[in-house]
Amino acid sequence: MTASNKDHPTIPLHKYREYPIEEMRDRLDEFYADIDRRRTVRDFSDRAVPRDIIETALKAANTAPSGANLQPWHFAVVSGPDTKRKIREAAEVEEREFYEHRASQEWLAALAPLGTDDKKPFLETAPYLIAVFLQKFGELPDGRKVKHYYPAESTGLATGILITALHRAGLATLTHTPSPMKFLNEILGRPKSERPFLLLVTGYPADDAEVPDIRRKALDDFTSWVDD
Ligand code: IYR
Repeated sequence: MTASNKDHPTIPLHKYREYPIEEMRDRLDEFYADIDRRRTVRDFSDRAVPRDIIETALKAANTAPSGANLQPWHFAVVSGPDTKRKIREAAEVEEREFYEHRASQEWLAALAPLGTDDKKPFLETAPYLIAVFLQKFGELPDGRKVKHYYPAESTGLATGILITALHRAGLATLTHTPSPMKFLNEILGRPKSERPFLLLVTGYPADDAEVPDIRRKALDDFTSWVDD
């Protein structure tokens, strides 16, 4: 036992687990095979998903590392049909503007393989819309503001874990980013200090769901290794 001479409270790393290398490999192979089956889905079923499943996935997301451990995120979980309809209507207004005027030809060309357009029926079909907000500042109980560090990176990490957790549970997601997304603050009653980060559409895929025929990069195409 090492005596702790640190000037901040610490506890032993009792939750860490080491695995023999073979088991390490097996666990990773299994994880990779599973996560490699994840696809962004745009055809959702309206089948219900129990709320506790979403709660546990959110608790997993909340384990993400964050700047100074300030956990600069908020997840607004929408299941009510009226609110989903409001979000769909507001999103489609922005999307029409995007596809008809705002998007450059280059951007539209990049999106062509995905076959997206301004119609977003999944915003009403899917059982849950999880609106992810990034908090530039936190608020103390007395109303004073606390600056957050790396809020975008931290919220991105938490969202990645959320997507992974939902996929592991057998649910499909769509990372949807109507732009601008400020309407989410109004509809969901979130403060101005929170920036909408993305809308995670969550549920079962439709029975006849199809996805774009697109590929992932090969390891050599997205890594470089420096061994000396
Ligand atoms: N927000 C639009 C456009 C769009 C943009 C990107 I970058 C995508 O990866 C996919 C879509 C839409 O949702 O259609």
